[in-house]
Amino acid sequence: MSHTVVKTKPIEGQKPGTSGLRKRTAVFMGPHFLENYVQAIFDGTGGVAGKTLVVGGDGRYFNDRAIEVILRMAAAGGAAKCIVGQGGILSTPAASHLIRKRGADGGLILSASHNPGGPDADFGLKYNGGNGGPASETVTAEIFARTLDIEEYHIVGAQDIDLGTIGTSELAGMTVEIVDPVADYAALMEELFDFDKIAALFAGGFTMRFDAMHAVTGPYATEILEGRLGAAKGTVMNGVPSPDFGGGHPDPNPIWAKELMDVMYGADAPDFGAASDGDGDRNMIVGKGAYVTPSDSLALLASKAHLAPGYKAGLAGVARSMPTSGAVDRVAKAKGIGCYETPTGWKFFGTLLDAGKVTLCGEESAGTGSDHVREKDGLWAVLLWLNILAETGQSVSELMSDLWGEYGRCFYSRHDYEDVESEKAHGMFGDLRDSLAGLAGTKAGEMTVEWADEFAYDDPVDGSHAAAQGLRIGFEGGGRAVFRLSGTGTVGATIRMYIEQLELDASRFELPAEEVLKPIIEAALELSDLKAKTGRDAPNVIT
Ligand code: VG1
Ligand code: CO
Repeated sequence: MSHTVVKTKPIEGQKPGTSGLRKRTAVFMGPHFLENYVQAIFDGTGGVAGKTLVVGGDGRYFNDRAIEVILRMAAAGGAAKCIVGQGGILSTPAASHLIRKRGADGGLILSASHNPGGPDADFGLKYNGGNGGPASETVTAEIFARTLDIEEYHIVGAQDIDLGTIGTSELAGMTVEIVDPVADYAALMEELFDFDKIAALFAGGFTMRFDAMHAVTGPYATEILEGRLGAAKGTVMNGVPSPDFGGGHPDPNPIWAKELMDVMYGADAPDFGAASDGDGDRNMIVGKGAYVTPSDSLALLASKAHLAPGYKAGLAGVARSMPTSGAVDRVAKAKGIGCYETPTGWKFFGTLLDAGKVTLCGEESAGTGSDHVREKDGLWAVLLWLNILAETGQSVSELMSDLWGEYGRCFYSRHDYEDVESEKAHGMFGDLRDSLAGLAGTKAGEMTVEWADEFAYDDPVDGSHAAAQGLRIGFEGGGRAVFRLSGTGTVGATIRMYIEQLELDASRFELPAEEVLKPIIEAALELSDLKAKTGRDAPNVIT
């Protein structure tokens, strides 16, 4: 078989963001783009000679073609073995588990997560290390550096590997093992959760809907919920992965998972609803007419995780990303366990999980996970909820009322301004950053600023420093607004504004969040002058 060395040169725009590199599909399919980035990953991680890699993706358009290229390049680089999900399918958490279980050196996951897929939408590729987690800041920087000085890539000429058939074959001296993408993951879930108890819940008439949003969790949810736990057929909706996710955004929030929300807020709503994203690492939880914010879900899981067999010894500690609400902090404090505040992105949880400092972690963007893998895990969160519902016999809204009664309610919302002109977004951001030092004491509408800063993080395990991780404004009365620029968008810039207010007065727990948060939203808009500086009247997405 021929081994070709292709002369190439750096391609602009190959800087990985919050979670790998995401671009328009057409860009990824352009001449040498994918090849250059794959070679940069290989070179940036010390080459692949003799290594074992896990490869799989969320099934979006170009997934299978890209995998064939990656396999030919891994073979050219002298990799010993690639373990590939059948049909090219692996959810992000299942890939993380497979890397760990098989002792692989790392993995390549093809996904742009919750971004839409298809020829006119987005594609992505991320590298995970031997611990199963997203590449650290250091590794990411190394990969990016290689994209800037690349001169050649290596690829073998070969027939396509049949990704559809389970079994082992050879590609230019490299072993290719095609595995069932669900089996190992489902077995891990059976270890962590009381499947008998959850099955008894379903047998007793408990009903649920899981919206796989035409994305990767379809086969996982169908096998686990309907297959192993005996939930009624039809519990999983939109369960067949499609290359363009049925034309939708596979983003589990009340806006994009509207079909599920309508079911959960309609007559005859089932007891429990959940959804996951493109690559299966996010989750949305909703009870009968009761949406649970991701920050609240993290707090609830932290307070009750010990009810599931995998967590019966209790939690070592918890971690949340900075923009996530402080609800989980209050649970951790009451339990007397450690609580860490990290920058946005799962890579920052890795060192804490590896060091055994935390068991559970989560983000406001619908990501929750634990030390069972090194990624957030959508279906895992759903199963932990089910285990808790089965053990307590309470409904979702009863559980949430109890949680608020005990710890207070953190009202929370995120406003996304997508596709803002990059220059304007950075301009607004820079101006706000410059003004932070003088903000304390400033009045904006009903609110008075108490403190303001730019979040930076020193990793307590490896000592690494992450600067410029978001602008924070704290108000008198404990409210908070945070501004960040997204690292996962593919067009223009996305400004995220996160608003939070802790409420301890139980008579206000049932108020609409918009009403409670209005003064902070108005103050944050005034202080940032966002509307005038970006020319945008309103956010595109409010979650
Ligand atoms: C977003 C979320 C962040 C999450 C990241 C990857 O990043 O805010 O919390 O970790 O997506 O999630 P950003 O930089 O756009 O705010 V996923 O499900 O895309 O792997
Ligand atoms: Co995702």
